[in-house]
Amino acid sequence: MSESLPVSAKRLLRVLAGETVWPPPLWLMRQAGRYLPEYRAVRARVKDFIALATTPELAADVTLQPIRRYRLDAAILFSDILLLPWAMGQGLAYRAGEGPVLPPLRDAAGVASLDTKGFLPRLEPVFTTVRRVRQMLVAEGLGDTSLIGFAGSPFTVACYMVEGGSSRDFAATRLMAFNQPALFARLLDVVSAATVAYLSAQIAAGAEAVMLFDSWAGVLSPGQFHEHVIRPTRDIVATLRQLHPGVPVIGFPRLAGMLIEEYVSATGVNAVGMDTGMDIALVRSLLRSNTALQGNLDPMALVAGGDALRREASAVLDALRGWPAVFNLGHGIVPQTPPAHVAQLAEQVRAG
Ligand code: 1CP
Repeated sequence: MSESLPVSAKRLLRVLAGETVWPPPLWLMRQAGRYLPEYRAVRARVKDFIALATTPELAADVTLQPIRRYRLDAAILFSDILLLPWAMGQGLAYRAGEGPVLPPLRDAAGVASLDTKGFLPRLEPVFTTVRRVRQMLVAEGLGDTSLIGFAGSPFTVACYMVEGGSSRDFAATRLMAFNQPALFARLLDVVSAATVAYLSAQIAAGAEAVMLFDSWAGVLSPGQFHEHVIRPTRDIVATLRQLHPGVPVIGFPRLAGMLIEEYVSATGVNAVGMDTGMDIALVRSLLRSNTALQGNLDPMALVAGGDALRREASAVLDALRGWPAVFNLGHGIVPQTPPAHVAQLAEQVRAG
């Protein structure tokens, strides 16, 4: 549990260990990406996103770009949740303007064809990136910055695998969970086991905390949420805690609504990410422990800037005050975000 985590001087790690730190540590989901001109410059040197994520020199550089600009409290490994299905042999391409595309996986043969033995060596460039980022943080005088590793949660990764890409409602995935429950459970088990190995290797390489992105958790009914979100997350957290006792896990069950309370108490995550719609005061009143909270500024307030950004950020700060909290967005930065607005936000959060 969070009480037993070792004390660290790094602000993010102190909060994830249950300490209230003010002003709160700051990082932003998708903080490396297309809104930064220096990212677009690196991206233009490679043929596609997979090449970028699997070239450690470039991935490490891109990971550090927002830290150099804004002195954020955490760097997040530059990679993607879909590199896991890619490494397991399901094809993957990122098409401009269309997002990720995979061959849809809908039957037993598809699940059986996933490479559950040889996928980890294919992810070796990711682990090299982790080692490199840790070294570069120290070399560049950014040693107070924590490095977060991540994976998608099994449910959200399965959503993309079954659907064959993004979707408004992930209807085919939810239907498969009802019509072929044994097969869907098998798919989640396969992805869960791979996720534990993947995160464990990131930690071994130097990730100081890990985050499980469950971006589509909110499409499920409470019963299905328990089965497909909570159960695998609880198992992953328990196994990681055995393997790496001091390393905190951040869960992000996006759009989970009031199920966030059960998510926190049943999975044992050290911190929970809140999407923009979450009422922080209400979440605080629902929790039965002082689990760290992370979130939840509207990414569009960051696009708007000016007074709207100031007001929204100030409301989030006020709501987080007096609790172990990490300032973040409620979802990822969007490409049209002016970099100057991120600087404005960083200044405001640093002033508390
Ligand atoms: O260069 C490009 O245009 C590719 C765009 C891109 C980037 C920059 C993709 C494709 N992935 C990423 C990086 C990424 N993805 C990171 C590291 C960067 C950082 O945070 O600084 C992380 C943590 C992710 C996580 C991720 N990928 C999630 C979970 C968080 C979320 O946004 O909900 C999801 C759902 C994905 C899938 C994915 N990969 C890429 C895109 C455009 C998407 C989303 C597709 C969709 O909207 O359904």
